[in-house]
Amino acid sequence: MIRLPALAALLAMPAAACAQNAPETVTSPGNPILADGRNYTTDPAPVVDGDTLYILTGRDEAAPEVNDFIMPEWQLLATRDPASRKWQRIPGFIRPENVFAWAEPARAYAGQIVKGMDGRFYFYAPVLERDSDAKDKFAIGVAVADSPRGPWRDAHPSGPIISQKVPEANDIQNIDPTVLLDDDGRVYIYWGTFGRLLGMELEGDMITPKGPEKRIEGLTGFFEAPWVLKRKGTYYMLYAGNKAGPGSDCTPAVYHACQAWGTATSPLGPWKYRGVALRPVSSTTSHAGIVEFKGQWYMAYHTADAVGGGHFRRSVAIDRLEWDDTITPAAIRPVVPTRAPQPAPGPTRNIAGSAAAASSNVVPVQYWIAALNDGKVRENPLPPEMWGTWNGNNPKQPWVEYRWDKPVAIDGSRIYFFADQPAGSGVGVAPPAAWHLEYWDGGWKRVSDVGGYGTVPGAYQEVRFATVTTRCLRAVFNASSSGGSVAGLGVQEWEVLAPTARIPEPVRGTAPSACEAN
Ligand code: FUB
Repeated sequence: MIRLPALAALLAMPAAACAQNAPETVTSPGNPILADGRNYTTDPAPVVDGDTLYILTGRDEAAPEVNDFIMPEWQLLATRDPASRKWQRIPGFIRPENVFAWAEPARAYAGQIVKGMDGRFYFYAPVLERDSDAKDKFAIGVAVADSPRGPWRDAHPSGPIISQKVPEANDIQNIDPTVLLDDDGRVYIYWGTFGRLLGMELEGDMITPKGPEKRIEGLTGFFEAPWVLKRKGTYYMLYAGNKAGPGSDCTPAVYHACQAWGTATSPLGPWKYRGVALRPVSSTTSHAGIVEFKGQWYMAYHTADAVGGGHFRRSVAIDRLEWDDTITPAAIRPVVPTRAPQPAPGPTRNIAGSAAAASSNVVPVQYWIAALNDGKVRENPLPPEMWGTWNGNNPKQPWVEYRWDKPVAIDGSRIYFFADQPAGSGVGVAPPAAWHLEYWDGGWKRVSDVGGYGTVPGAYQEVRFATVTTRCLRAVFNASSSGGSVAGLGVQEWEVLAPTARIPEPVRGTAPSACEAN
């Protein structure tokens, strides 16, 4: 990211900005908008005010190996032209405890700013209710301001408008609000997570619940992050969906999500699932908002693609969104995610990235076979960052296989096992009792002159062998077992080494066929 202080005057300063929260103006080289890892931005919610597009975002502050949402405040991004890639970042413009006297600090999760009929802006904010005795203290507050930049004040100082106690008792986590101001002035709020979506009418003041709370059904695979809008008389709901499995149009791994969408002809439904608007991103969570700005539609979403990024260190991206108006209701065309130009890869001996991965097991939906050759290992991985077998009925001798589209010369391999149980365990995920490599040569043959076959988890285990030329290589594992009970296996990364380093070949769109098939 190039910083251009001289451009700071391009966009007006927020009224409440203080020295440590001074806005900065940046020219982004492309997605994610802020990519240098100094400030993570998350849960984008775009909103337009006059000639400016704002994106309300959270701020991830988790340390690299912390798997938790450490989110103390909301930030704003602002631009007058997304194509210019010039953005102003307004840090720390709201903290839960600074606006809502009844809120705890931290957990500034996904909110939305919506312009009301009165021209003022309403900020729907999920925050923790400090003095609540509810099982889950997340609640939704409303703040109001004359501009997205604030200053914001609590519009409902007596407390949240939605919690597990008000306006009705519910037992969901009350987060991820999205609000629709309909053409007739009626107002609807939707919220929820973990597969449960509620909707309710608000009074025309944008604040007071009118009720009743209604369970929203029909949005296949709904997980969280609803985003409502109306276009040409049709109501659209975009959401993070996690209907997972090998045949799913959404995601192969349940910990990841696509952005799915559905439609309705009236605000509270019935809703109908329509398709996928964005394939899973690099972060396990997917959160997006859609907006029309100066005649062009955009989707803002987050990824783990910034420097040092991760599932809890997310960053906002923005891409164009197109509608297919040749059908009724008009369809959201799947968004094509773009990225800032990346440095060309250097030479490497690892050629796993140009292979397609397969495995003997039907991969349980918590794992992701694509993790095998994604080039990433983590100290504290989540399940989709590995291939694995644990399914309660674990296979004794599973294998994973790489298939190249043409024969490759190889003489080594490095594998990185995951385990949450010690060697010799028959439960959980344990290092294999033993393993070996086989290559295809008209039949499966073991590599020879082997040094290695270590099984220590959490570190690369390197194997060297006599050079073979093959199109398919297998790692065959003997799972750990004890007293007749077989443990699961997990592999974060599996590299295959050519004798000399070279620039990796681009990954092909089509998967090479199995060697046995030829
Ligand atoms: O950022 C915290 C939570 O992660 C949001 O509320 C969800 O939508 C997911 O993005």
